[in-house]
Amino acid sequence: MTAAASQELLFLTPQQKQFFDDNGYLNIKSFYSPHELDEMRRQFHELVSQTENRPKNMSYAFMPQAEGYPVDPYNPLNVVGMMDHVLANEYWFDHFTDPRVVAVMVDLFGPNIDFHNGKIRNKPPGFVCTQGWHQDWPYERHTSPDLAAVITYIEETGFEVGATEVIPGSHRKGEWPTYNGVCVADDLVKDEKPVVMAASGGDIAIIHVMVLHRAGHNFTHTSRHAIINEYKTAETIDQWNNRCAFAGLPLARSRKPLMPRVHCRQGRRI
Ligand SMILES: O=C(O)CCC(=O)C(=O)O
Repeated sequence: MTAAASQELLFLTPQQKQFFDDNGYLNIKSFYSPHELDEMRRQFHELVSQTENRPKNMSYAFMPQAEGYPVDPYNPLNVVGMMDHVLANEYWFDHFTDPRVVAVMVDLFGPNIDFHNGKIRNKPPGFVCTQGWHQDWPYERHTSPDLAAVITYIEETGFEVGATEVIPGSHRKGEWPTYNGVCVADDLVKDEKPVVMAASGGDIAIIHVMVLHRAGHNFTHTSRHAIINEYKTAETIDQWNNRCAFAGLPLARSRKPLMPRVHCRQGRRI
């Protein structure tokens, strides 16, 4: 990349952009400061423990308590998944519209970025991931595969503690054959070299819509939590009838993030 081109990046280094292009994923350590993480964990606890009187479009999925494992008081109802948590309040709206995240998407995908959808994927104690290797593409077809998920981790997340696994470079091989419309047989990836994306609280990972990945299991007594917001270019057009909250909300035009910070804490912007 030329010096002039690298200056055009809003957030990433040229090496980070190249890594994403080559591998289909990117980890960014300490994207959120300790102060921001404290507030995120407080907001997240509220999100999973106060499930009543939420907007009807927000949905929760609960996991029965796994045999031999306690329920973590931080996630007392064993919430395993949510759709459209972005409707909960201005904090979660601010989280997905954050200009820093939008700048990362501009760097990776181009000048015009829209929101796609927001969800939560938790791994309560004893969680076993039954969804195998998959690309997100069959779940979210567009006219071109210019989408990515941004996963925010809010605690240490390692091997057998809920870490996301990814197969580097698998996004460059097009659409993989599936056995049930979405999952790819282990046999087809047996010669690949998966990477466990161990993360700390405050880290993010960006996952290309075509890269093979899967969530990990959690064999500890502490719940793990991932917030997943997905973004797309304005140019790629939804083909799967996306009815999720704020789908298509314009977030960047001509490389300029559009949304201001909207969440205030103790009278000041975070
Ligand atoms: O929760 C994770 O670590 C990954 C989630 C995932 O694979 C997905 O939502 O497609």
